[in-house]
Amino acid sequence: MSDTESYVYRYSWDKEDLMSYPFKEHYVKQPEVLAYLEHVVERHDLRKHMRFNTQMISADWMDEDHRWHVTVTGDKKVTAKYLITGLGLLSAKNFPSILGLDTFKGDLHHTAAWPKGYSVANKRVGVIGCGSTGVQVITEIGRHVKTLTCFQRHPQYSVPSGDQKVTPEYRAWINENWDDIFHRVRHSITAFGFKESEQSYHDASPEERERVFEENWEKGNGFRFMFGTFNDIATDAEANEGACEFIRGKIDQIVKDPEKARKLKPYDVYARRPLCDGNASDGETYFEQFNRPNVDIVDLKETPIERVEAEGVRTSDGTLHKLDVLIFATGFDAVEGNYTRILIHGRDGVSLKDAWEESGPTSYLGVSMPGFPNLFMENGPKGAFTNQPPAIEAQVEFVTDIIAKAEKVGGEAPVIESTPEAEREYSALCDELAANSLFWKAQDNWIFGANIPGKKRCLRFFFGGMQAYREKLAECTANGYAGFKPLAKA
Ligand code: NA7
Repeated sequence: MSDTESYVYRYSWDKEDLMSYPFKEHYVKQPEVLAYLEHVVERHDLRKHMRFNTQMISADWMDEDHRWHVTVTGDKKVTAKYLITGLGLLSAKNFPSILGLDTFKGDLHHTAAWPKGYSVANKRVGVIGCGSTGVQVITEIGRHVKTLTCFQRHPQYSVPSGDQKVTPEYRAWINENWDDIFHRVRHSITAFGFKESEQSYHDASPEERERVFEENWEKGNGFRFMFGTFNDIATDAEANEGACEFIRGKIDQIVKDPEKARKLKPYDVYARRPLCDGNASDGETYFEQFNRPNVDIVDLKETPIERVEAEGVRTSDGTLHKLDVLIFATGFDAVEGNYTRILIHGRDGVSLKDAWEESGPTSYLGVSMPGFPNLFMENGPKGAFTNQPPAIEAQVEFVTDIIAKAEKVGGEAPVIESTPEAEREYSALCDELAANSLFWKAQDNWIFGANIPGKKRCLRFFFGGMQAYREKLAECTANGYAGFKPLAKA
């Protein structure tokens, strides 16, 4: 389930389609996301431009002809004036190596490669991980499985999603307000479509704080809870702790077994990617799952996994958690993991991997990398930390414009290349913006590359919000593509 509401998890540029394309629930689920994308492809006759079952093996920039020389499966070569990657932020799986994993007799699955039709019904299931995905999986499967053992390293501040059926009235409201909705999206921090709060936690009385938190808990959505309650939850320690206390109070109210509640309650700063529960078919929340007698929680900080054995998972207290299925909801080798598994060589044969060795994954404006002319990354490192479709649209518009400009003035073989200074300045700005937020204090997650041993620990996003990100792109365009070398003719 995308935890962005359905109406802003789509393209904004086809108003007629926005008015007519149906969506059943407040959140779209994977099959609907796929169906929507296929629909857009059909509607705009895009399939003729696509080649399936074609893996890009490598891409090399050649200064001789100002072209990308791309090798694809079957040793086929393609040359391209511009290379635009859409490799995704989260697609290379993180499958942590755990001692004895290969000895497990049951089924092993990663949530990012779920086998079609596989059922966990009446099985003894273990889930490792309780990030966005783990929380959704646990909320969904608790009722179907024989036993569910949740192996949790960090407890999470998860709030309800508020998912529900789209009523005709709600749909009519959306259709009447598309222009305002996307205006708000583009001029907001999160681009999630809801009204972000302008009120400081400190300006509200204790009763008002409680009312606002309660109201937003009821409405649901993790980003709404963080940015729609008060405007300083992500930046002010006291405001943040107010939100934490409210959520811990909810866990205490909901989870009947005090021992389970103790394990589920987070005490860290609430500054990881905000989560919300999955959409259980009976409307139950994540924390309610732990009232089921068949659902248990293992705190890996108290009792770490010692090894995986044929029958299940052995924790450090000697317990063998017997399992038929072990599900890895352990996330992704995020951001650069999608790039470094492909060989992209820029000037002088330098690969992206090498170029990011010292600095960590970086870019100019989230789209361009010095030394890699005519390469544009949609969703490259240091893109906006927001709802993604509008961020991608902003990048697509920017890249389309700069290529159009290059085509006009650059002759047969234009070269578009950002400067190292521009990349460094932009990167420093990203750090500065993040350092002003509490996210800087909670770096032990994928946003900073900390979820995978050996990855460079550094920021991977622009934390200024959607409006500021769009302004940065617009400023660059308005200043004659400042930060890029003057367009060179062949
Ligand atoms: P996440 O958010 O990276 O979550 C992965 C979870 O897996 C998280 O709870 C991790 O614990 C846990 N994890 C990872 N490695 C281990 C090991 N070795 N042992 C135990 N637990 C582990 O991935 P998701 O798929 O949930 O979501 C990724 C993004 O997709 C999400 O933010 C949305 O933007 C969409 P930790 O919290 O690090 O202690």
